[in-house]
Amino acid sequence: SPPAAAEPRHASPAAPRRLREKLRTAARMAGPPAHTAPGSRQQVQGGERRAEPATGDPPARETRAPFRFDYERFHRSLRHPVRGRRAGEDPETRSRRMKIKEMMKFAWDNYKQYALGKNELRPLTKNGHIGNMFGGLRGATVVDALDTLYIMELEEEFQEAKKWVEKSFDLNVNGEASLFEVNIRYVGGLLAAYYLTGEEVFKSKALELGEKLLPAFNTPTGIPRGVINLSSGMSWSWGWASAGSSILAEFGTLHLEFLHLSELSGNPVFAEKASTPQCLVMNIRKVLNRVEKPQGLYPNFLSPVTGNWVQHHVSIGGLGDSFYEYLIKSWLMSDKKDSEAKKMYDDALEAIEKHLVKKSAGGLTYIAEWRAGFLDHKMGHLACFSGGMIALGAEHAREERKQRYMDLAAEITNTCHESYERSDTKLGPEAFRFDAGTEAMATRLSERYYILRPEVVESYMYMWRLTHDPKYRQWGWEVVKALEKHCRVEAGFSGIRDVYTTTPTHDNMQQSFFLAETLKYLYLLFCEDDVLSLDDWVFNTEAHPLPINHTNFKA
Ligand code: DMJ
Repeated sequence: SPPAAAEPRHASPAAPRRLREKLRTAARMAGPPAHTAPGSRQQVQGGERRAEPATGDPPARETRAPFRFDYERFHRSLRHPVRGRRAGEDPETRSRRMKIKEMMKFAWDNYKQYALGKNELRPLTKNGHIGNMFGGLRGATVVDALDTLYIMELEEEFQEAKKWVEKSFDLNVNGEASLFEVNIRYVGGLLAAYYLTGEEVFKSKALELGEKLLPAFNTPTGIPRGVINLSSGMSWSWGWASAGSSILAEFGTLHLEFLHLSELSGNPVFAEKASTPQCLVMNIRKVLNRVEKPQGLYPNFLSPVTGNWVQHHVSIGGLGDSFYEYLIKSWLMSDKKDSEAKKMYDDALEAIEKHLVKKSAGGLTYIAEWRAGFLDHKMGHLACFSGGMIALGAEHAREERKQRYMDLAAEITNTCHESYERSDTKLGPEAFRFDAGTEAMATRLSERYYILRPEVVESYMYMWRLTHDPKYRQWGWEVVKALEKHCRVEAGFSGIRDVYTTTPTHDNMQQSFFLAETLKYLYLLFCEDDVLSLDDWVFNTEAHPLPINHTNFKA
Protein backbone atom coordinates (compact mmCIF):
# COMPACT_ATOMS: atom_id res chain seq x y z
CA SER A 1 0.00 0.00 0.00
CA PRO A 2 1.27 3.50 -0.66
CA PRO A 3 2.45 5.53 2.29
CA ALA A 4 -0.06 8.02 3.61
CA ALA A 5 1.03 10.71 6.05
CA ALA A 6 3.92 8.88 7.63
CA GLU A 7 4.10 9.16 11.38
CA PRO A 8 5.26 9.13 14.07
CA ARG A 9 8.63 10.35 12.95
CA HIS A 10 11.56 8.93 14.75
CA ALA A 11 15.19 9.78 14.56
CA SER A 12 18.24 9.38 16.65
CA PRO A 13 21.25 10.41 14.61
CA ALA A 14 23.79 9.10 17.12
CA ALA A 15 23.16 5.39 16.80
CA PRO A 16 23.02 5.37 13.00
CA ARG A 17 26.33 7.19 13.00
CA ARG A 18 27.80 4.45 15.18
CA LEU A 19 26.49 1.83 12.81
CA ARG A 20 27.87 3.69 9.85
CA GLU A 21 31.26 3.86 11.53
CA LYS A 22 31.15 0.10 12.09
CA LEU A 23 30.44 -0.43 8.43
CA ARG A 24 33.18 1.89 7.29
CA THR A 25 35.56 0.01 9.54
CA ALA A 26 34.46 -3.22 7.91
CA ALA A 27 34.91 -1.72 4.47
CA ARG A 28 38.46 -0.81 5.42
CA MET A 29 38.98 -4.34 6.68
CA ALA A 30 37.75 -5.67 3.35
CA GLY A 31 40.54 -3.74 1.61
CA PRO A 32 44.10 -4.81 0.90
CA PRO A 33 46.14 -6.38 3.73
CA ALA A 34 47.10 -3.77 6.31
CA HIS A 35 49.92 -4.05 8.81
CA THR A 36 50.14 -2.17 12.04
CA ALA A 37 52.33 0.83 12.29
CA PRO A 38 55.58 0.37 14.23
CA GLY A 39 55.19 1.08 17.89
CA SER A 40 51.45 0.59 18.05
CA ARG A 41 49.13 -2.34 18.36
CA GLN A 42 45.69 -2.69 16.93
CA GLN A 43 42.93 -4.64 18.51
CA VAL A 44 40.21 -6.19 16.47
CA GLN A 45 37.02 -6.73 18.35
CA GLY A 46 33.47 -7.08 17.15
CA GLY A 47 34.29 -5.55 13.77
CA GLU A 48 35.89 -2.43 15.29
CA ARG A 49 39.55 -1.49 15.42
CA ARG A 50 40.97 0.61 18.17
CA ALA A 51 44.53 1.87 18.27
CA GLU A 52 46.25 1.29 21.59
CA PRO A 53 49.10 3.35 22.97
CA ALA A 54 52.58 2.45 21.73
CA THR A 55 54.29 0.00 24.08
CA GLY A 56 57.77 -0.06 22.65
CA ASP A 57 57.23 -3.73 21.71
CA PRO A 58 58.38 -4.88 18.29
CA PRO A 59 55.85 -4.22 15.55
CA ALA A 60 53.06 -6.77 15.70
CA ARG A 61 51.35 -8.09 12.62
CA GLU A 62 47.61 -7.93 12.58
CA THR A 63 46.13 -11.18 13.78
CA ARG A 64 42.85 -11.11 11.87
CA ALA A 65 43.15 -11.51 8.11
CA PRO A 66 41.44 -8.83 6.07
CA PHE A 67 38.13 -10.03 4.79
CA ARG A 68 37.69 -10.92 1.16
CA PHE A 69 34.73 -12.78 -0.24
CA ASP A 70 36.11 -15.48 -2.50
CA TYR A 71 33.81 -15.38 -5.51
CA GLU A 72 35.65 -18.11 -7.40
CA ARG A 73 35.38 -20.46 -4.48
CA PHE A 74 31.70 -19.68 -4.11
CA HIS A 75 31.14 -20.31 -7.80
CA ARG A 76 32.94 -23.63 -7.68
CA SER A 77 30.73 -24.71 -4.79
CA LEU A 78 27.57 -24.52 -6.90
CA ARG A 79 26.22 -27.96 -7.70
CA HIS A 80 24.81 -26.96 -11.09
CA PRO A 81 25.76 -24.35 -13.70
CA VAL A 82 23.49 -21.36 -13.03
CA ARG A 83 21.94 -21.50 -16.49
CA GLY A 84 21.80 -25.31 -16.50
CA ARG A 85 23.08 -27.84 -18.98
CA ARG A 86 20.13 -27.75 -21.38
CA ALA A 87 19.75 -31.52 -21.56
CA GLY A 88 16.79 -33.54 -22.73
CA GLU A 89 13.99 -31.15 -23.52
CA ASP A 90 11.18 -31.50 -26.03
CA PRO A 91 10.61 -28.97 -28.85
CA GLU A 92 7.32 -27.71 -27.41
CA THR A 93 8.88 -26.88 -24.04
CA ARG A 94 11.70 -25.09 -25.81
CA SER A 95 9.41 -23.06 -28.02
CA ARG A 96 7.26 -22.05 -25.03
CA ARG A 97 10.36 -20.97 -23.17
CA MET A 98 11.47 -18.95 -26.19
CA LYS A 99 8.08 -17.26 -26.28
CA ILE A 100 8.49 -16.16 -22.65
CA LYS A 101 11.98 -14.91 -23.46
CA GLU A 102 10.48 -12.84 -26.27
CA MET A 103 7.97 -11.35 -23.80
CA MET A 104 10.83 -10.38 -21.50
CA LYS A 105 12.69 -8.74 -24.36
CA PHE A 106 9.55 -6.85 -25.35
CA ALA A 107 8.97 -5.67 -21.77
CA TRP A 108 12.60 -4.60 -21.41
CA ASP A 109 12.95 -2.95 -24.83
CA ASN A 110 9.91 -0.79 -24.23
CA TYR A 111 11.02 0.15 -20.74
CA LYS A 112 14.42 1.06 -22.17
CA GLN A 113 12.96 3.09 -25.00
CA TYR A 114 10.38 5.06 -23.01
CA ALA A 115 11.33 4.94 -19.36
CA LEU A 116 14.99 4.01 -18.79
CA GLY A 117 16.03 5.40 -15.43
CA LYS A 118 12.47 5.81 -14.19
CA ASN A 119 11.09 3.16 -11.88
CA GLU A 120 8.43 1.65 -14.12
CA LEU A 121 7.17 1.95 -17.66
CA ARG A 122 3.73 3.39 -18.41
CA PRO A 123 3.07 1.39 -21.57
CA LEU A 124 -0.02 3.24 -22.81
CA THR A 125 1.26 6.77 -22.46
CA LYS A 126 4.81 5.62 -23.31
CA ASN A 127 6.58 7.35 -20.47
CA GLY A 128 8.09 6.56 -17.09
CA HIS A 129 6.69 6.38 -13.58
CA ILE A 130 8.69 7.24 -10.48
CA GLY A 131 6.30 6.81 -7.54
CA ASN A 132 7.16 7.32 -3.92
CA MET A 133 8.14 3.89 -2.63
CA PHE A 134 11.85 4.00 -3.24
CA GLY A 135 12.96 7.21 -1.54
CA GLY A 136 14.29 8.90 -4.63
CA LEU A 137 16.05 5.82 -5.96
CA ARG A 138 15.50 5.29 -9.67
CA GLY A 139 15.69 2.37 -12.06
CA ALA A 140 13.63 -0.16 -10.08
CA THR A 141 12.86 -2.00 -13.33
CA VAL A 142 16.56 -2.11 -14.29
CA VAL A 143 17.63 -3.62 -10.99
CA ASP A 144 14.64 -5.97 -10.83
CA ALA A 145 15.27 -7.15 -14.41
CA LEU A 146 19.03 -7.80 -14.19
CA ASP A 147 19.00 -11.44 -13.13
CA THR A 148 16.06 -12.37 -15.38
CA LEU A 149 17.89 -10.93 -18.39
CA TYR A 150 20.99 -12.84 -17.39
CA ILE A 151 19.23 -16.16 -16.87
CA MET A 152 17.38 -15.82 -20.18
CA GLU A 153 20.69 -15.17 -21.94
CA LEU A 154 19.52 -11.79 -23.18
CA GLU A 155 23.17 -10.73 -23.18
CA GLU A 156 22.90 -7.39 -24.94
CA GLU A 157 19.99 -6.33 -22.77
CA PHE A 158 21.82 -7.45 -19.63
CA GLN A 159 24.81 -5.29 -20.67
CA GLU A 160 22.47 -2.30 -21.16
CA ALA A 161 21.08 -2.80 -17.68
CA LYS A 162 24.54 -3.25 -16.16
CA LYS A 163 25.78 -0.10 -17.87
CA TRP A 164 22.90 1.86 -16.39
CA VAL A 165 23.77 0.58 -12.90
CA GLU A 166 27.44 1.52 -13.41
CA LYS A 167 26.89 4.95 -14.88
CA SER A 168 23.54 6.21 -13.66
CA PHE A 169 22.40 4.42 -10.51
CA ASP A 170 22.70 7.14 -7.89
CA LEU A 171 22.45 6.15 -4.25
CA ASN A 172 22.87 9.65 -2.91
CA VAL A 173 19.20 10.41 -2.82
CA ASN A 174 17.09 12.19 -0.30
CA GLY A 175 13.64 10.71 0.02
CA GLU A 176 11.34 8.52 2.03
CA ALA A 177 11.68 4.89 1.11
CA SER A 178 9.93 1.69 2.07
CA LEU A 179 12.59 -0.35 3.87
CA PHE A 180 10.90 -3.53 2.64
CA GLU A 181 10.58 -2.54 -1.02
CA VAL A 182 14.12 -1.19 -1.27
CA ASN A 183 15.42 -4.33 0.36
CA ILE A 184 13.55 -6.92 -1.72
CA ARG A 185 13.87 -5.18 -5.08
CA TYR A 186 17.14 -3.22 -5.00
CA VAL A 187 19.28 -5.02 -2.43
CA GLY A 188 17.92 -8.41 -3.54
CA GLY A 189 18.32 -7.58 -7.23
CA LEU A 190 21.89 -6.33 -6.82
CA LEU A 191 22.92 -9.28 -4.65
CA ALA A 192 21.52 -11.77 -7.13
CA ALA A 193 23.21 -10.00 -10.04
CA TYR A 194 26.51 -10.17 -8.17
CA TYR A 195 26.23 -13.84 -7.27
CA LEU A 196 25.28 -14.75 -10.83
CA THR A 197 27.98 -12.76 -12.56
CA GLY A 198 30.74 -11.88 -10.09
CA GLU A 199 30.63 -8.24 -11.27
CA GLU A 200 31.92 -6.12 -8.40
CA VAL A 201 29.70 -3.14 -9.21
CA PHE A 202 26.63 -5.05 -8.06
CA LYS A 203 28.25 -6.03 -4.79
CA SER A 204 29.49 -2.57 -3.93
CA LYS A 205 26.13 -0.97 -4.71
CA ALA A 206 24.32 -3.59 -2.62
CA LEU A 207 26.60 -2.96 0.36
CA GLU A 208 26.35 0.80 0.04
CA LEU A 209 22.59 0.65 -0.12
CA GLY A 210 22.38 -1.87 2.73
CA GLU A 211 24.27 0.58 4.91
CA LYS A 212 21.69 3.26 4.22
CA LEU A 213 18.92 1.03 5.54
CA LEU A 214 20.47 0.37 8.95
CA PRO A 215 19.16 3.39 10.85
CA ALA A 216 15.60 2.04 10.50
CA PHE A 217 16.54 -0.51 13.17
CA ASN A 218 17.22 2.13 15.75
CA THR A 219 14.08 1.58 17.82
CA PRO A 220 13.64 0.52 21.45
CA THR A 221 13.05 -3.11 20.42
CA GLY A 222 15.25 -3.23 17.34
CA ILE A 223 12.17 -3.95 15.21
CA PRO A 224 12.71 -1.60 12.26
CA ARG A 225 10.21 1.01 11.22
CA GLY A 226 8.73 0.78 7.75
CA VAL A 227 9.84 4.08 6.23
CA ILE A 228 13.33 5.52 6.09
CA ASN A 229 14.86 8.66 4.67
CA LEU A 230 17.86 7.38 2.73
CA SER A 231 19.81 10.56 3.28
CA SER A 232 19.16 11.55 6.89
CA GLY A 233 18.51 8.08 8.28
CA MET A 234 15.31 9.29 9.92
CA SER A 235 12.75 6.54 10.12
CA TRP A 236 9.10 6.30 10.99
CA SER A 237 6.07 4.07 10.68
CA TRP A 238 3.59 4.11 7.84
CA GLY A 239 0.76 6.56 8.50
CA TRP A 240 -1.79 3.85 7.65
CA ALA A 241 -0.34 1.28 10.07
CA SER A 242 -2.19 1.06 13.40
CA ALA A 243 -0.65 3.11 16.18
CA GLY A 244 2.81 3.51 14.76
CA SER A 245 3.24 -0.21 14.27
CA SER A 246 5.65 -2.09 12.03
CA ILE A 247 4.33 -4.66 9.59
CA LEU A 248 5.11 -8.36 9.97
CA ALA A 249 5.74 -8.94 6.25
CA GLU A 250 8.05 -5.91 6.16
CA PHE A 251 10.33 -6.45 9.15
CA GLY A 252 10.07 -10.21 8.60
CA THR A 253 11.41 -9.99 5.04
CA LEU A 254 14.96 -8.79 5.57
CA HIS A 255 16.74 -11.86 6.78
CA LEU A 256 17.91 -13.43 3.51
CA GLU A 257 19.34 -10.23 2.08
CA PHE A 258 20.91 -9.05 5.35
CA LEU A 259 22.70 -12.35 5.91
CA HIS A 260 24.20 -12.00 2.43
CA LEU A 261 25.21 -8.41 3.11
CA SER A 262 27.07 -9.72 6.15
CA GLU A 263 28.54 -12.58 4.16
CA LEU A 264 29.83 -10.29 1.42
CA SER A 265 31.11 -7.49 3.61
CA GLY A 266 32.52 -9.70 6.34
CA ASN A 267 30.64 -7.43 8.69
CA PRO A 268 28.32 -9.04 11.18
CA VAL A 269 26.46 -5.79 11.76
CA PHE A 270 23.78 -6.72 9.24
CA ALA A 271 22.90 -9.88 11.10
CA GLU A 272 24.66 -9.70 14.42
CA LYS A 273 23.33 -11.50 17.44
CA ALA A 274 23.45 -8.48 19.70
CA SER A 275 21.34 -7.43 22.58
CA THR A 276 22.00 -3.74 22.05
CA PRO A 277 19.35 -1.31 20.86
CA GLN A 278 20.87 -1.59 17.40
CA CYS A 279 20.32 -5.28 17.09
CA LEU A 280 19.34 -6.26 13.63
CA VAL A 281 17.76 -9.18 11.88
CA MET A 282 18.60 -11.95 14.34
CA ASN A 283 17.08 -9.83 17.05
CA ILE A 284 13.78 -9.62 15.21
CA ARG A 285 13.25 -13.30 15.90
CA LYS A 286 14.05 -12.83 19.58
CA VAL A 287 11.29 -10.25 19.87
CA LEU A 288 8.87 -12.50 18.00
CA ASN A 289 9.74 -15.50 20.12
CA ARG A 290 9.17 -13.47 23.28
CA VAL A 291 5.75 -12.08 22.48
CA GLU A 292 2.71 -14.26 23.07
CA LYS A 293 1.04 -15.43 19.89
CA PRO A 294 -2.73 -15.80 19.85
CA GLN A 295 -3.35 -19.51 19.15
CA GLY A 296 0.18 -19.70 17.80
CA LEU A 297 -0.63 -17.20 15.04
CA TYR A 298 1.40 -14.11 14.14
CA PRO A 299 -0.65 -10.91 13.87
CA ASN A 300 0.43 -8.42 11.21
CA PHE A 301 1.04 -5.29 13.32
CA LEU A 302 3.70 -5.04 16.02
CA SER A 303 4.82 -2.02 17.99
CA PRO A 304 8.54 -1.29 17.47
CA VAL A 305 8.46 0.50 20.83
CA THR A 306 6.93 -2.15 23.11
CA GLY A 307 7.37 -5.29 21.03
CA ASN A 308 3.68 -6.12 21.50
CA TRP A 309 1.02 -6.77 18.90
CA VAL A 310 -1.03 -3.73 18.07
CA GLN A 311 -3.94 -5.36 16.25
CA HIS A 312 -5.03 -8.95 15.85
CA HIS A 313 -5.24 -9.35 12.09
CA VAL A 314 -3.55 -12.47 10.72
CA SER A 315 -3.04 -13.11 7.04
CA ILE A 316 -0.86 -15.33 4.95
CA GLY A 317 -1.50 -12.84 2.15
CA GLY A 318 -0.75 -9.09 2.21
CA LEU A 319 0.93 -7.77 5.40
CA GLY A 320 1.97 -11.24 6.59
CA ASP A 321 2.98 -13.31 3.55
CA SER A 322 6.74 -13.14 3.08
CA PHE A 323 7.46 -13.37 6.83
CA TYR A 324 6.53 -17.08 6.64
CA GLU A 325 8.34 -17.45 3.33
CA TYR A 326 11.58 -16.08 4.82
CA LEU A 327 11.48 -18.51 7.75
CA ILE A 328 11.59 -21.65 5.62
CA LYS A 329 13.95 -20.03 3.12
CA SER A 330 16.32 -18.88 5.89
CA TRP A 331 16.60 -22.49 6.97
CA LEU A 332 17.18 -23.70 3.41
CA MET A 333 19.67 -20.91 2.71
CA SER A 334 21.66 -21.83 5.83
CA ASP A 335 22.07 -25.33 4.34
CA LYS A 336 19.53 -26.52 6.90
CA LYS A 337 21.47 -25.29 9.90
CA ASP A 338 19.23 -22.45 11.08
CA SER A 339 17.02 -24.62 13.25
CA GLU A 340 15.43 -21.61 14.96
CA ALA A 341 13.92 -20.50 11.65
CA LYS A 342 12.74 -24.03 10.88
CA LYS A 343 11.00 -24.37 14.22
CA MET A 344 9.30 -21.00 13.85
CA TYR A 345 8.13 -22.01 10.38
CA ASP A 346 6.89 -25.44 11.48
CA ASP A 347 4.99 -23.99 14.44
CA ALA A 348 3.49 -21.19 12.36
CA LEU A 349 2.34 -23.57 9.63
CA GLU A 350 0.80 -25.88 12.20
CA ALA A 351 -1.22 -22.97 13.63
CA ILE A 352 -2.22 -21.82 10.14
CA GLU A 353 -3.35 -25.30 9.21
CA LYS A 354 -5.33 -25.64 12.42
CA HIS A 355 -7.03 -22.26 12.43
CA LEU A 356 -7.04 -20.78 8.92
CA VAL A 357 -7.13 -23.58 6.35
CA LYS A 358 -10.72 -24.22 5.25
CA LYS A 359 -12.57 -26.14 2.55
CA SER A 360 -15.40 -24.56 0.58
CA ALA A 361 -18.73 -26.23 -0.08
CA GLY A 362 -17.48 -26.91 -3.60
CA GLY A 363 -14.37 -28.63 -2.26
CA LEU A 364 -11.77 -25.88 -2.74
CA THR A 365 -9.12 -25.54 -0.05
CA TYR A 366 -8.25 -21.98 0.92
CA ILE A 367 -6.49 -20.03 3.67
CA ALA A 368 -8.80 -17.57 5.38
CA GLU A 369 -7.76 -14.38 7.17
CA TRP A 370 -8.32 -13.96 10.90
CA ARG A 371 -9.53 -10.81 12.61
CA ALA A 372 -9.43 -11.03 16.39
CA GLY A 373 -10.99 -14.46 16.48
CA PHE A 374 -13.28 -14.13 13.45
CA LEU A 375 -12.53 -15.64 10.05
CA ASP A 376 -12.72 -13.61 6.88
CA HIS A 377 -13.23 -16.16 4.09
CA LYS A 378 -11.10 -14.37 1.59
CA MET A 379 -7.79 -15.08 -0.14
CA GLY A 380 -5.70 -12.39 -1.75
CA HIS A 381 -3.72 -13.01 -4.92
CA LEU A 382 -0.68 -12.38 -2.73
CA ALA A 383 -1.58 -15.41 -0.59
CA CYS A 384 -1.25 -17.68 -3.63
CA PHE A 385 2.52 -17.83 -3.18
CA SER A 386 1.79 -20.16 -0.24
CA GLY A 387 1.18 -23.23 -2.43
CA GLY A 388 4.82 -23.05 -3.54
CA MET A 389 6.09 -22.27 -0.07
CA ILE A 390 4.26 -25.15 1.58
CA ALA A 391 5.49 -27.52 -1.13
CA LEU A 392 9.05 -26.29 -0.66
CA GLY A 393 8.91 -27.04 3.05
CA ALA A 394 6.90 -30.28 2.79
CA GLU A 395 9.74 -32.69 2.12
CA HIS A 396 11.50 -31.40 5.23
CA ALA A 397 8.46 -31.71 7.49
CA ARG A 398 8.02 -34.39 10.10
CA GLU A 399 7.40 -37.77 8.47
CA GLU A 400 3.67 -37.91 9.24
CA ARG A 401 3.13 -34.44 7.80
CA LYS A 402 5.08 -34.68 4.54
CA GLN A 403 2.30 -36.02 2.36
CA ARG A 404 -0.34 -33.90 4.10
CA TYR A 405 1.60 -30.70 3.40
CA MET A 406 2.29 -31.70 -0.18
CA ASP A 407 -1.44 -32.31 -0.64
CA LEU A 408 -2.22 -28.98 1.01
CA ALA A 409 0.22 -27.20 -1.32
CA ALA A 410 -1.39 -28.85 -4.37
CA GLU A 411 -4.90 -27.99 -3.17
CA ILE A 412 -4.09 -24.33 -2.56
CA THR A 413 -2.37 -24.06 -5.93
CA ASN A 414 -5.44 -25.63 -7.50
CA THR A 415 -7.71 -23.09 -5.77
CA CYS A 416 -5.55 -20.24 -7.07
CA HIS A 417 -5.73 -21.76 -10.53
CA GLU A 418 -9.53 -21.83 -10.16
CA SER A 419 -9.49 -18.10 -9.41
CA TYR A 420 -7.89 -17.64 -12.85
CA GLU A 421 -10.05 -20.26 -14.57
CA ARG A 422 -13.30 -18.68 -13.34
CA SER A 423 -12.51 -15.29 -14.84
CA ASP A 424 -13.26 -14.25 -18.41
CA THR A 425 -9.66 -13.23 -19.06
CA LYS A 426 -8.15 -16.35 -17.43
CA LEU A 427 -6.20 -14.03 -15.15
CA GLY A 428 -6.95 -13.91 -11.45
CA PRO A 429 -8.41 -11.07 -9.36
CA GLU A 430 -6.59 -9.25 -6.57
CA ALA A 431 -8.74 -11.08 -3.99
CA PHE A 432 -11.35 -13.80 -4.13
CA ARG A 433 -13.89 -15.00 -1.63
CA PHE A 434 -15.66 -18.02 -0.32
CA ASP A 435 -18.90 -16.70 1.08
CA ALA A 436 -22.51 -16.07 0.16
CA GLY A 437 -22.41 -18.81 -2.47
CA THR A 438 -19.25 -17.46 -4.10
CA GLU A 439 -16.20 -19.62 -4.64
CA ALA A 440 -12.81 -18.35 -5.76
CA MET A 441 -14.20 -15.17 -7.35
CA ALA A 442 -13.99 -11.52 -6.43
CA THR A 443 -17.23 -10.15 -5.06
CA ARG A 444 -16.21 -6.52 -4.77
CA LEU A 445 -15.55 -4.21 -7.68
CA SER A 446 -12.39 -3.00 -5.99
CA GLU A 447 -10.90 -6.51 -5.97
CA ARG A 448 -11.30 -7.38 -9.64
CA TYR A 449 -8.01 -6.03 -10.93
CA TYR A 450 -4.84 -7.88 -11.97
CA ILE A 451 -1.55 -5.97 -11.86
CA LEU A 452 0.76 -8.56 -13.46
CA ARG A 453 1.39 -10.22 -10.12
CA PRO A 454 3.52 -13.39 -9.93
CA GLU A 455 2.23 -15.42 -6.95
CA VAL A 456 0.13 -17.93 -8.86
CA VAL A 457 2.80 -18.75 -11.45
CA GLU A 458 5.35 -18.81 -8.62
CA SER A 459 3.42 -21.71 -7.07
CA TYR A 460 3.12 -23.41 -10.48
CA MET A 461 6.90 -23.24 -10.81
CA TYR A 462 7.56 -24.83 -7.39
CA MET A 463 4.84 -27.44 -7.87
CA TRP A 464 6.30 -28.36 -11.25
CA ARG A 465 9.81 -28.70 -9.89
CA LEU A 466 8.68 -30.74 -6.93
CA THR A 467 6.13 -33.04 -8.62
CA HIS A 468 6.71 -32.85 -12.38
CA ASP A 469 2.98 -33.05 -12.87
CA PRO A 470 2.51 -31.67 -16.43
CA LYS A 471 -0.64 -29.79 -15.45
CA TYR A 472 1.47 -27.06 -13.88
CA ARG A 473 3.20 -26.34 -17.19
CA GLN A 474 -0.20 -26.38 -18.87
CA TRP A 475 -1.58 -23.89 -16.36
CA GLY A 476 1.47 -21.69 -16.79
CA TRP A 477 1.01 -21.70 -20.54
CA GLU A 478 -2.62 -20.59 -20.08
CA VAL A 479 -1.28 -17.59 -18.17
CA VAL A 480 1.16 -16.80 -20.98
CA LYS A 481 -1.68 -16.79 -23.50
CA ALA A 482 -3.88 -14.62 -21.26
CA LEU A 483 -1.05 -12.12 -20.70
CA GLU A 484 -0.50 -11.90 -24.43
CA LYS A 485 -4.17 -11.43 -25.12
CA HIS A 486 -5.17 -9.00 -22.40
CA CYS A 487 -2.06 -7.32 -21.00
CA ARG A 488 0.23 -6.89 -24.00
CA VAL A 489 -0.19 -3.45 -25.52
CA GLU A 490 1.77 -1.58 -28.15
CA ALA A 491 4.57 -0.55 -25.84
CA GLY A 492 4.85 -3.16 -23.13
CA PHE A 493 2.61 -5.05 -20.72
CA SER A 494 -0.06 -3.45 -18.58
CA GLY A 495 -2.19 -4.50 -15.63
CA ILE A 496 -5.96 -4.65 -16.15
CA ARG A 497 -8.76 -3.24 -14.04
CA ASP A 498 -11.27 -6.07 -14.31
CA VAL A 499 -10.45 -9.69 -14.96
CA TYR A 500 -14.13 -10.48 -15.53
CA THR A 501 -14.45 -8.66 -18.82
CA THR A 502 -12.79 -9.61 -22.08
CA THR A 503 -12.44 -5.97 -23.04
CA PRO A 504 -10.61 -4.83 -19.92
CA THR A 505 -9.31 -1.35 -19.27
CA HIS A 506 -5.56 -1.15 -18.80
CA ASP A 507 -4.00 0.48 -15.76
CA ASN A 508 -1.05 1.82 -17.78
CA MET A 509 1.60 0.29 -15.52
CA GLN A 510 4.26 -2.31 -16.23
CA GLN A 511 5.25 -3.27 -12.69
CA SER A 512 8.93 -3.99 -12.12
CA PHE A 513 8.02 -7.31 -10.46
CA PHE A 514 6.58 -8.46 -13.79
CA LEU A 515 10.16 -8.63 -15.10
CA ALA A 516 11.70 -9.79 -11.82
CA GLU A 517 9.15 -12.44 -10.94
CA THR A 518 6.25 -13.22 -13.26
CA LEU A 519 8.34 -13.69 -16.39
CA LYS A 520 11.20 -15.35 -14.49
CA TYR A 521 8.94 -17.94 -12.84
CA LEU A 522 7.16 -18.61 -16.15
CA TYR A 523 10.51 -19.07 -17.88
CA LEU A 524 11.78 -21.42 -15.15
CA LEU A 525 8.59 -23.44 -15.45
CA PHE A 526 9.71 -24.36 -18.97
CA CYS A 527 13.37 -24.93 -18.07
CA GLU A 528 15.10 -28.04 -16.89
CA ASP A 529 15.41 -28.25 -13.10
CA ASP A 530 19.12 -27.42 -13.14
CA VAL A 531 18.51 -23.81 -14.24
CA LEU A 532 18.76 -21.90 -10.96
CA SER A 533 18.52 -25.24 -9.22
CA LEU A 534 16.74 -25.39 -5.89
CA ASP A 535 19.83 -27.31 -4.69
CA ASP A 536 21.84 -24.10 -4.98
CA TRP A 537 19.47 -21.16 -4.68
CA VAL A 538 16.59 -19.73 -2.74
CA PHE A 539 14.53 -16.99 -4.32
CA ASN A 540 13.93 -13.90 -2.28
CA THR A 541 10.36 -12.65 -2.23
CA GLU A 542 11.01 -10.64 -5.41
CA ALA A 543 12.34 -13.83 -7.12
CA HIS A 544 15.97 -12.76 -6.90
CA PRO A 545 18.10 -15.89 -6.47
CA LEU A 546 20.39 -15.94 -3.43
CA PRO A 547 22.81 -18.83 -2.93
CA ILE A 548 22.47 -21.52 -0.33
CA ASN A 549 25.45 -21.37 1.97
CA HIS A 550 27.12 -24.69 1.19
CA THR A 551 30.45 -23.56 2.55
CA ASN A 552 32.33 -20.63 4.00
CA PHE A 553 33.55 -18.33 1.24
CA LYS A 554 35.90 -16.19 3.25
CA ALA A 555 39.24 -16.02 1.45
C1 DMJ B 1 6.41 -8.30 -5.05
O1 DMJ B 1 7.04 -7.09 -4.88
C2 DMJ B 1 6.85 -9.32 -4.04
O2 DMJ B 1 6.50 -10.59 -4.47
C3 DMJ B 1 6.24 -9.08 -2.68
O3 DMJ B 1 6.57 -10.09 -1.77
C4 DMJ B 1 4.74 -9.00 -2.80
N1 DMJ B 1 4.28 -8.13 -3.82
C5 DMJ B 1 4.93 -8.08 -5.10
C6 DMJ B 1 4.31 -8.89 -6.20
O4 DMJ B 1 2.97 -9.10 -6.16
